Amino acid sequence: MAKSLLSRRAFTTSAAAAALAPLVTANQTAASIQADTVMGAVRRITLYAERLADGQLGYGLEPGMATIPGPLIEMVEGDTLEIEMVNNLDVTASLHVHGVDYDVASDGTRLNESVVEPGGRRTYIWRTHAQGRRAGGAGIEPGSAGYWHYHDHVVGTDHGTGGIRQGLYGPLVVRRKNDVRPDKTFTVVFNDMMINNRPAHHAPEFVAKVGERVEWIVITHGEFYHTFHIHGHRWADNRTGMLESLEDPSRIIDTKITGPAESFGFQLIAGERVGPGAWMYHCHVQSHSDMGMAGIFKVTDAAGNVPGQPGGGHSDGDHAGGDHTGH
Ligand SMILES: [Cu+2]
Repeated sequence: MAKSLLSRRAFTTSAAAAALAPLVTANQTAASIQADTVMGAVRRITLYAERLADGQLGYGLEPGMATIPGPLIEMVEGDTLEIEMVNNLDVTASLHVHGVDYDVASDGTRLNESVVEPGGRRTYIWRTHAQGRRAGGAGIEPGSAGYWHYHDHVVGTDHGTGGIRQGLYGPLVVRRKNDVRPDKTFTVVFNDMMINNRPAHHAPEFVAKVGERVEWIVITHGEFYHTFHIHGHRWADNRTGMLESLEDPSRIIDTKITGPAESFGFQLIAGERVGPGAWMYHCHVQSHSDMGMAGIFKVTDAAGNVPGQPGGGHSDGDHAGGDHTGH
Protein backbone atom coordinates (compact mmCIF):
# COMPACT_ATOMS: atom_id res chain seq x y z
CA MET A 1 0.00 0.00 0.00
CA ALA A 2 1.32 3.40 -0.89
CA LYS A 3 2.08 5.29 2.25
CA SER A 4 0.81 8.41 0.54
CA LEU A 5 -2.66 6.97 1.03
CA LEU A 6 -2.35 7.71 4.68
CA SER A 7 -2.25 11.04 6.29
CA ARG A 8 -2.27 11.13 10.01
CA ARG A 9 -2.36 13.51 12.84
CA ALA A 10 -1.85 12.66 16.44
CA PHE A 11 -3.07 13.93 19.73
CA THR A 12 0.39 14.23 21.19
CA THR A 13 3.73 15.25 19.86
CA SER A 14 5.23 11.99 21.05
CA ALA A 15 2.73 10.08 18.99
CA ALA A 16 3.30 12.38 16.08
CA ALA A 17 6.99 11.65 16.28
CA ALA A 18 6.42 7.92 16.30
CA ALA A 19 7.40 5.79 13.41
CA LEU A 20 5.09 5.57 10.43
CA ALA A 21 2.39 3.09 11.27
CA PRO A 22 0.20 2.11 8.36
CA LEU A 23 -2.95 0.54 9.67
CA VAL A 24 -4.46 -1.05 6.64
CA THR A 25 -3.18 -4.09 4.90
CA ALA A 26 -4.50 -5.75 1.82
CA ASN A 27 -3.68 -8.53 -0.56
CA GLN A 28 -0.14 -8.34 -1.87
CA THR A 29 0.57 -5.06 -0.18
CA ALA A 30 3.40 -4.11 2.10
CA ALA A 31 2.19 -2.69 5.33
CA SER A 32 2.51 -3.23 9.01
CA ILE A 33 1.47 -1.65 12.19
CA GLN A 34 3.66 -0.51 15.00
CA ALA A 35 0.65 0.70 16.75
CA ASP A 36 1.91 0.42 20.28
CA THR A 37 3.83 3.59 19.57
CA VAL A 38 0.86 5.51 18.22
CA MET A 39 -1.92 5.23 20.75
CA GLY A 40 -4.54 7.81 20.09
CA ALA A 41 -3.60 8.35 16.49
CA VAL A 42 -6.11 9.75 14.04
CA ARG A 43 -5.64 8.30 10.60
CA ARG A 44 -7.37 8.76 7.31
CA ILE A 45 -7.82 6.33 4.44
CA THR A 46 -9.87 6.16 1.28
CA LEU A 47 -11.98 3.10 0.53
CA TYR A 48 -13.38 2.52 -2.95
CA ALA A 49 -16.54 0.49 -3.57
CA GLU A 50 -16.24 -0.98 -7.04
CA ARG A 51 -17.45 -3.68 -9.36
CA LEU A 52 -14.92 -6.43 -9.99
CA ALA A 53 -14.15 -7.90 -13.40
CA ASP A 54 -16.32 -10.94 -12.63
CA GLY A 55 -19.32 -8.77 -11.81
CA GLN A 56 -19.10 -9.10 -8.03
CA LEU A 57 -18.59 -6.11 -5.74
CA GLY A 58 -15.69 -5.24 -3.47
CA TYR A 59 -13.96 -2.61 -1.39
CA GLY A 60 -10.38 -1.56 -2.14
CA LEU A 61 -7.78 0.96 -1.02
CA GLU A 62 -7.11 2.20 -4.54
CA PRO A 63 -9.22 2.45 -7.68
CA GLY A 64 -9.22 -0.83 -9.57
CA MET A 65 -7.85 -2.75 -6.56
CA ALA A 66 -11.06 -3.94 -4.90
CA THR A 67 -10.97 -7.41 -3.39
CA ILE A 68 -13.29 -9.90 -1.69
CA PRO A 69 -12.99 -9.74 1.24
CA GLY A 70 -12.09 -6.07 1.41
CA PRO A 71 -8.82 -4.88 2.93
CA LEU A 72 -7.92 -5.86 6.47
CA ILE A 73 -8.28 -2.77 8.62
CA GLU A 74 -6.29 -2.73 11.85
CA MET A 75 -6.71 -0.35 14.75
CA VAL A 76 -5.31 -0.17 18.26
CA GLU A 77 -7.56 0.79 21.15
CA GLY A 78 -7.58 4.58 21.31
CA ASP A 79 -7.22 5.09 17.57
CA THR A 80 -9.66 7.01 15.42
CA LEU A 81 -10.04 6.19 11.76
CA GLU A 82 -11.55 8.52 9.17
CA ILE A 83 -12.57 6.54 6.12
CA GLU A 84 -13.55 8.42 3.02
CA MET A 85 -15.62 6.02 1.00
CA VAL A 86 -15.76 6.62 -2.74
CA ASN A 87 -18.67 4.95 -4.47
CA ASN A 88 -17.63 3.94 -7.97
CA LEU A 89 -20.68 1.70 -8.36
CA ASP A 90 -23.83 2.55 -10.27
CA VAL A 91 -25.95 1.95 -7.18
CA THR A 92 -26.08 3.60 -3.77
CA ALA A 93 -23.71 1.87 -1.33
CA SER A 94 -22.44 2.39 2.20
CA LEU A 95 -20.01 1.35 4.92
CA HIS A 96 -21.34 -0.09 8.15
CA VAL A 97 -19.03 -1.36 10.88
CA HIS A 98 -19.37 -3.70 13.85
CA GLY A 99 -17.72 -3.39 17.24
CA VAL A 100 -16.27 0.12 17.34
CA ASP A 101 -17.67 3.51 18.34
CA TYR A 102 -19.34 5.79 15.83
CA ASP A 103 -22.03 8.46 15.59
CA VAL A 104 -25.26 7.84 13.69
CA ALA A 105 -23.78 9.92 10.85
CA SER A 106 -21.34 7.02 10.35
CA ASP A 107 -23.99 4.30 10.59
CA GLY A 108 -23.99 3.55 6.87
CA THR A 109 -27.77 3.16 6.65
CA ARG A 110 -30.67 4.83 4.89
CA LEU A 111 -32.33 5.14 8.26
CA ASN A 112 -29.61 7.54 9.31
CA GLU A 113 -29.05 9.07 5.87
CA SER A 114 -25.45 7.96 5.87
CA VAL A 115 -25.16 6.28 2.48
CA VAL A 116 -23.16 7.19 -0.63
CA GLU A 117 -24.82 7.86 -3.96
CA PRO A 118 -23.19 6.59 -7.16
CA GLY A 119 -20.15 8.74 -7.91
CA GLY A 120 -20.27 10.27 -4.45
CA ARG A 121 -18.04 10.16 -1.41
CA ARG A 122 -18.59 10.31 2.33
CA THR A 123 -16.33 10.18 5.35
CA TYR A 124 -17.14 7.64 8.05
CA ILE A 125 -15.46 8.01 11.43
CA TRP A 126 -14.67 5.00 13.62
CA ARG A 127 -13.39 5.46 17.17
CA THR A 128 -12.01 2.97 19.64
CA HIS A 129 -11.30 2.94 23.36
CA ALA A 130 -9.52 0.86 25.95
CA GLN A 131 -11.29 -0.98 28.75
CA GLY A 132 -11.63 0.70 32.12
CA ARG A 133 -13.75 1.09 35.22
CA ARG A 134 -16.94 3.05 34.74
CA ALA A 135 -17.45 6.02 36.97
CA GLY A 136 -19.96 5.46 39.77
CA GLY A 137 -19.20 1.81 40.39
CA ALA A 138 -21.04 0.50 37.35
CA GLY A 139 -18.42 -2.12 36.71
CA ILE A 140 -15.93 -2.47 33.92
CA GLU A 141 -16.55 -1.12 30.47
CA PRO A 142 -15.05 -3.42 27.84
CA GLY A 143 -12.60 -1.99 25.34
CA SER A 144 -12.95 -2.10 21.57
CA ALA A 145 -10.42 -4.87 21.04
CA GLY A 146 -11.74 -7.77 19.03
CA TYR A 147 -12.24 -9.32 15.65
CA TRP A 148 -14.89 -7.31 13.88
CA HIS A 149 -16.01 -6.59 10.35
CA TYR A 150 -17.53 -4.02 8.03
CA HIS A 151 -20.03 -4.30 5.18
CA ASP A 152 -22.44 -2.48 2.92
CA HIS A 153 -25.88 -1.82 4.39
CA VAL A 154 -27.85 -0.55 1.43
CA VAL A 155 -27.26 -2.42 -1.84
CA GLY A 156 -30.25 -4.56 -2.74
CA THR A 157 -32.21 -3.90 0.43
CA ASP A 158 -32.07 -1.52 3.39
CA HIS A 159 -29.98 -4.20 5.10
CA GLY A 160 -27.40 -4.49 2.35
CA THR A 161 -28.43 -8.04 1.60
CA GLY A 162 -27.49 -7.69 -2.07
CA GLY A 163 -24.21 -5.90 -1.35
CA ILE A 164 -23.08 -8.48 1.18
CA ARG A 165 -24.05 -11.36 -1.05
CA GLN A 166 -21.98 -9.88 -3.91
CA GLY A 167 -18.87 -9.24 -1.80
CA LEU A 168 -19.08 -5.85 -0.08
CA TYR A 169 -17.57 -6.90 3.25
CA GLY A 170 -14.22 -7.05 4.97
CA PRO A 171 -12.36 -7.69 8.24
CA LEU A 172 -11.50 -5.29 11.05
CA VAL A 173 -9.23 -6.12 13.97
CA VAL A 174 -8.86 -3.87 16.98
CA ARG A 175 -5.87 -4.75 19.14
CA ARG A 176 -4.90 -3.88 22.64
CA LYS A 177 -1.73 -1.88 22.84
CA ASN A 178 0.47 -4.77 23.93
CA ASP A 179 -1.06 -7.55 21.85
CA VAL A 180 1.46 -9.76 20.08
CA ARG A 181 1.33 -9.09 16.36
CA PRO A 182 0.94 -12.00 13.92
CA ASP A 183 3.28 -12.82 11.08
CA LYS A 184 0.31 -13.28 8.78
CA THR A 185 -3.42 -12.71 8.86
CA PHE A 186 -5.87 -14.83 6.88
CA THR A 187 -9.54 -13.94 6.50
CA VAL A 188 -12.20 -16.59 5.89
CA VAL A 189 -15.73 -15.41 5.18
CA PHE A 190 -18.52 -17.95 5.05
CA ASN A 191 -21.10 -16.23 2.84
CA ASP A 192 -24.04 -18.50 2.21
CA MET A 193 -22.35 -21.55 0.67
CA MET A 194 -19.26 -19.69 -0.50
CA ILE A 195 -15.90 -18.99 1.12
CA ASN A 196 -14.77 -15.44 0.28
CA ASN A 197 -17.33 -15.48 -2.56
CA ARG A 198 -15.32 -18.11 -4.42
CA PRO A 199 -17.11 -20.84 -6.36
CA ALA A 200 -17.63 -24.16 -4.58
CA HIS A 201 -14.44 -26.25 -4.29
CA HIS A 202 -12.29 -23.16 -5.01
CA ALA A 203 -11.75 -21.77 -1.52
CA PRO A 204 -8.54 -19.74 -1.09
CA GLU A 205 -5.31 -21.51 -0.19
CA PHE A 206 -3.40 -19.94 2.68
CA VAL A 207 0.35 -20.46 3.01
CA ALA A 208 2.60 -20.08 6.03
CA LYS A 209 5.96 -21.41 7.15
CA VAL A 210 6.12 -23.77 10.09
CA GLY A 211 6.52 -21.77 13.27
CA GLU A 212 4.94 -18.60 11.95
CA ARG A 213 2.33 -16.94 14.11
CA VAL A 214 -0.78 -16.99 11.95
CA GLU A 215 -3.90 -15.02 12.71
CA TRP A 216 -7.25 -16.19 11.37
CA ILE A 217 -10.28 -13.95 11.13
CA VAL A 218 -13.55 -15.77 10.51
CA ILE A 219 -16.70 -13.91 9.49
CA THR A 220 -20.08 -15.31 8.53
CA HIS A 221 -22.69 -13.74 6.26
CA GLY A 222 -25.84 -14.95 4.59
CA GLU A 223 -28.51 -17.36 5.65
CA PHE A 224 -26.78 -20.30 7.31
CA TYR A 225 -24.73 -21.26 10.31
CA HIS A 226 -21.36 -22.90 9.77
CA THR A 227 -18.71 -24.63 11.86
CA PHE A 228 -15.16 -23.46 11.23
CA HIS A 229 -12.49 -26.16 11.60
CA ILE A 230 -8.76 -26.47 10.87
CA HIS A 231 -6.95 -29.79 10.74
CA GLY A 232 -3.94 -30.35 12.98
CA HIS A 233 -4.26 -27.07 14.89
CA ARG A 234 -6.18 -25.79 17.85
CA TRP A 235 -6.60 -22.54 19.70
CA ALA A 236 -7.91 -21.00 22.92
CA ASP A 237 -11.52 -19.86 22.78
CA ASN A 238 -10.76 -16.40 24.13
CA ARG A 239 -10.12 -12.95 22.65
CA THR A 240 -6.80 -13.76 20.96
CA GLY A 241 -6.70 -17.53 20.64
CA MET A 242 -3.53 -17.61 22.74
CA LEU A 243 -3.35 -18.59 26.41
CA GLU A 244 -2.29 -15.65 28.52
CA SER A 245 -0.77 -17.63 31.41
CA LEU A 246 -0.36 -21.19 32.65
CA GLU A 247 -3.49 -20.59 34.73
CA ASP A 248 -5.58 -19.31 31.81
CA PRO A 249 -8.78 -21.41 31.99
CA SER A 250 -9.83 -20.84 28.37
CA ARG A 251 -11.20 -23.90 26.63
CA ILE A 252 -9.02 -25.24 23.82
CA ILE A 253 -10.94 -25.92 20.62
CA ASP A 254 -10.42 -26.78 16.97
CA THR A 255 -13.94 -26.05 15.75
CA LYS A 256 -16.20 -23.09 16.33
CA ILE A 257 -19.79 -22.59 15.32
CA THR A 258 -20.63 -19.26 13.73
CA GLY A 259 -23.83 -17.67 12.47
CA PRO A 260 -24.66 -14.74 10.19
CA ALA A 261 -22.78 -11.50 10.98
CA GLU A 262 -20.72 -13.12 13.72
CA SER A 263 -16.96 -12.75 13.68
CA PHE A 264 -14.13 -14.18 15.70
CA GLY A 265 -10.41 -14.56 15.36
CA PHE A 266 -7.42 -16.22 16.92
CA GLN A 267 -3.72 -16.78 16.52
CA LEU A 268 -1.98 -20.13 16.22
CA ILE A 269 1.53 -21.34 15.49
CA ALA A 270 1.65 -22.93 12.04
CA GLY A 271 2.52 -26.61 12.20
CA GLU A 272 3.10 -26.64 15.96
CA ARG A 273 3.71 -30.28 16.98
CA VAL A 274 2.37 -31.47 13.62
CA GLY A 275 4.84 -30.03 11.14
CA PRO A 276 4.52 -28.95 7.55
CA GLY A 277 1.65 -30.25 5.49
CA ALA A 278 -1.45 -29.50 3.50
CA TRP A 279 -3.90 -28.99 6.34
CA MET A 280 -7.54 -28.70 5.44
CA TYR A 281 -9.72 -25.95 6.78
CA HIS A 282 -13.44 -26.23 6.18
CA CYS A 283 -16.97 -25.83 7.35
CA HIS A 284 -17.78 -28.92 9.37
CA VAL A 285 -21.50 -28.98 8.62
CA GLN A 286 -21.21 -32.17 6.60
CA SER A 287 -23.38 -31.22 3.66
CA HIS A 288 -21.52 -27.90 3.44
CA SER A 289 -18.11 -29.61 3.35
CA ASP A 290 -19.40 -31.93 0.68
CA MET A 291 -20.66 -29.00 -1.36
CA GLY A 292 -17.21 -27.44 -1.44
CA MET A 293 -16.78 -25.26 1.64
CA ALA A 294 -13.22 -26.44 2.13
CA GLY A 295 -9.74 -25.12 1.45
CA ILE A 296 -6.07 -25.73 2.29
CA PHE A 297 -3.86 -24.19 4.97
CA LYS A 298 -0.48 -25.02 3.47
CA VAL A 299 2.26 -25.10 6.09
CA THR A 300 5.69 -25.28 4.49
CA ASP A 301 9.08 -26.09 5.92
CA ALA A 302 11.70 -23.37 6.20
CA ALA A 303 12.64 -23.88 2.54
CA GLY A 304 9.06 -23.36 1.41
CA ASN A 305 8.29 -26.99 0.67
CA VAL A 306 5.50 -29.28 1.78
CA PRO A 307 6.24 -33.00 2.16
CA GLY A 308 4.74 -34.95 -0.69
CA GLN A 309 3.52 -31.82 -2.44
CA PRO A 310 4.81 -29.42 -5.03
CA GLY A 311 6.57 -26.28 -3.71
CA GLY A 312 4.96 -23.86 -1.32
CA GLY A 313 3.10 -22.07 -4.04
CA HIS A 314 1.57 -18.66 -3.78
CA SER A 315 -0.44 -17.32 -0.97
CA ASP A 316 -3.90 -16.81 -2.29
CA GLY A 317 -6.22 -14.44 -0.56
CA ASP A 318 -4.18 -13.76 2.53
CA HIS A 319 -3.80 -10.39 4.07
CA ALA A 320 -0.46 -8.90 4.94
CA GLY A 321 1.50 -11.98 4.04
CA GLY A 322 4.70 -11.73 6.00
CA ASP A 323 4.62 -7.98 6.11
CA HIS A 324 4.31 -7.79 9.83
CA THR A 325 7.76 -9.27 10.16
CA GLY A 326 10.89 -7.22 10.06
CA HIS A 327 9.47 -4.28 11.97
CU1 LIG B 1 -21.25 -24.49 6.56
